[in-house]
Amino acid sequence: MGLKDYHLFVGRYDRGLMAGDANHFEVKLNTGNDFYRLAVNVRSQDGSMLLSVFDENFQHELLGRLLDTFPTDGVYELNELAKRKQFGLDFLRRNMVGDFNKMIPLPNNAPGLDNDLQDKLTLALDKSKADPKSRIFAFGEQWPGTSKPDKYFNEIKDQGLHDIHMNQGNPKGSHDQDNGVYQDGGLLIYYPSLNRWTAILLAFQTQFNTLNPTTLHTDDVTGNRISGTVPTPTPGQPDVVVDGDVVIIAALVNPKGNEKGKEKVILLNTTDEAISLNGWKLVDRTHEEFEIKNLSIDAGSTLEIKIPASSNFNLGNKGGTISLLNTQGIKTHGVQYTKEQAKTEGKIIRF
Ligand SMILES: [Ca+2]
Ligand SMILES: [Ca+2]
Ligand SMILES: [Ca+2]
Repeated sequence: MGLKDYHLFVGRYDRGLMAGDANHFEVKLNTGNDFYRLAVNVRSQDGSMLLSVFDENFQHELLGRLLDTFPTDGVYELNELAKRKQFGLDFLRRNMVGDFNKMIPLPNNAPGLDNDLQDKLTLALDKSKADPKSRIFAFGEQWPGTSKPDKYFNEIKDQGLHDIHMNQGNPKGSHDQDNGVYQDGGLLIYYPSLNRWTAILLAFQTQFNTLNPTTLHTDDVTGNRISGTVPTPTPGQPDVVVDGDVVIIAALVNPKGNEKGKEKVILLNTTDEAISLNGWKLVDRTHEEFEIKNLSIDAGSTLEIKIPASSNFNLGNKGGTISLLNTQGIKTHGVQYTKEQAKTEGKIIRF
């Protein structure tokens, strides 16, 4: 199903406050010609902590395209799948988080400085306000507004954005109607003078498999969590390949001269057993695939995958993503690179 009305709001921080139920931090956003409220979850309804990333030097291939496409503050609807695939957030498919164990559980509020979501949001937003050129890119679901005054900021109308967190992987019966792809929520703050971004990415612990909370796989159409991906080794059978067993460590994105047949991706087998990669796939940002045939990767070794000239799989020089899928189509690792990283011809990008 997915979100009903996925939007990007771009504007500046005006003020913020903790909601009465302490489950949301409410942000008043100024888009230049209007004001909106951003309801940012800071605690789950069941009382559990959210998982969070606060990255003050976030680098991602999507960012340049956001600046090019949305040079002015305002409200932008991103409902069509094509638009979402172009500009929507997707923690998984855009490899935005890397290893999910980088997401830290934080309380909504706790005694002490800079140790909870209220502190961290306040610090990040106050910092953005102190820079007159900074811009906040907020992704989430626009709620149907009314002409009444807003519940928290009485001076503005009741209009704004919620679901400003990951919107996939919710288990059945608990917000699974919100699951979808390329429609995650989040806050990205741009500082033009530094050419630097801060990313604030939030997720619920219930969106992860409790048996294996550092990995997440969701269906490419529904965004529902794919069950049964927790590896249970069967005696006598080869070990199940799990996330991170084979990883993408480097790529030649921008070869010298004619690039056809010269791009390459370098994989590392982190285990002590050889792994057959027959039927595995590499997938690029535009979802073109390259199927690996008749290759295996030795224990503890690297393997260079040369992309043949005939393949539609392509490592764009303006930034991109590379994902590695196993024979079941499950992503075992993914990376992304920016235009800046790809600018020098012949230079290998390390991940
Ligand atoms: Ca605190
Ligand atoms: Ca290229
Ligand atoms: Ca080149």
